[in-house]
Amino acid sequence: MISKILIANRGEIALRVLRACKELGIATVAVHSTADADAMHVRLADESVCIGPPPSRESYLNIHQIVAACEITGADAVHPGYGFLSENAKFADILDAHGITFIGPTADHIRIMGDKITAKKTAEALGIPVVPGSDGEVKPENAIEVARKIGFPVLIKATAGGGGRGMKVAKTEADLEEAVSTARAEALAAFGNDAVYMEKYLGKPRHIEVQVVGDGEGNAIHLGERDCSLQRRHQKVWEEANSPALNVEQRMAIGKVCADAMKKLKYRGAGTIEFLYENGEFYFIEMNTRLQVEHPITEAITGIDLVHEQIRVASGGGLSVTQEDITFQGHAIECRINAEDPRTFVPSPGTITHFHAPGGLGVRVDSGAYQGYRIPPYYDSLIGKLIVHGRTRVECMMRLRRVLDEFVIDGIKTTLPLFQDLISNQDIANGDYDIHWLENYLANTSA
Ligand code: MV4
Repeated sequence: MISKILIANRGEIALRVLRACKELGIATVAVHSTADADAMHVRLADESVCIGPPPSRESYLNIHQIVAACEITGADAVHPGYGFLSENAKFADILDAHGITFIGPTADHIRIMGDKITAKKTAEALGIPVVPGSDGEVKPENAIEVARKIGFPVLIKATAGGGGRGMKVAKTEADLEEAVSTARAEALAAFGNDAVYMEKYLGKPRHIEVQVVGDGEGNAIHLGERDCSLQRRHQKVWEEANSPALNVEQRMAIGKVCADAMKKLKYRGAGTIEFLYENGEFYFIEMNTRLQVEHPITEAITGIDLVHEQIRVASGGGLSVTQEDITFQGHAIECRINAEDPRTFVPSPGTITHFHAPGGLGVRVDSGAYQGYRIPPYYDSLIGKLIVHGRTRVECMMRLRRVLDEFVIDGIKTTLPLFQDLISNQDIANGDYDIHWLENYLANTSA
């Protein structure tokens, strides 16, 4: 059993995890940098430990400090949230060596999915459809042969990459040599590993991801999909569940493929299987072995608390639900509220002079922000998430329009005005968008 959880994170996700712990009667420890002493997660936790100066490397990423904070407070488990140490296999190993439960998958599963070639081979072996491409690593001397077999255009990806870093497109054979050499150089500089692989380049896909949870003993469920196509520079902006592009048969079919794969893998914890979706086909690209930012839209339509499930399976308590128990109710949209200029996305840290969160049926605001809170300049600019649920997509959108009018955050720039624009757009109303839509929209509209 887990009796005290240390939350190795900050901001809205630290608060989110804290809420689940409180509901389960589990004591909480917050950790924080000196820049976050007055943060909401620190105020609401049962105990808190300052683990270092503002830079993440010296605080939220400092494994020694976090293990020491567990020892000092007697925490028997760590929830890593997302980002920071959430997909760090070494951290999972070190906690294990200290007899502290890592609330997440095994270190081996984190490692497998962290290496994108191994992840893809594993997914394929588990029966998940993958993007056509090279059989593992591609060396420069084999690139032409492999690319001809796949057919142009092709995409060169770093095996140590993910999230779009170290990718290069080769439209034709003439582009190939340079694409491979720059991809390898960038991969080496960014990750210390120059291994690359090659895929057929999909031109106008949607980004659709399937939420899974496993108990580590061969039971696993899926909780449907999220459509995360609306993004800018690989930062998601707006996510929805269900995807406007799928029907119920497609949802249950891809969901079953993912759940069956996680059963075979004996996966433990929450995970997300990411696909590109084009012309009615799904193509695996990556798996994330953590709770994701956009998990609340899945919670909205399923009624299942994913952090409760993570804590249950980490302590050997099993899943609280079977696949048959899960139904999908209505539609949910998440808007990411960043402390950024809504057009240039330049960060806008500073003091929030007025803060009023909206309420009413079908509205959830996950945020650690409050009136008078000073947003430190050292971290990610996500300051909150607005999640709106309705019985239908139309109802959800109408509610979102109402809710955006109510939300007040003064003193800093936020991305709220962008959502005011998007809610009135015809393509968005129709659910008609792909992964390039938002960047094209931003390039073609001035205000
Ligand atoms: C692709 C692709 C097109 N074809 N793979 C970008 C992040 C990484 N997770 C995978 N990515 C892509 N892989 C093939 N074979 C286009 C992207 C991509 C993308 C994917 C999801 C969400 C946004 C994106 C933005 C640009 C490119």
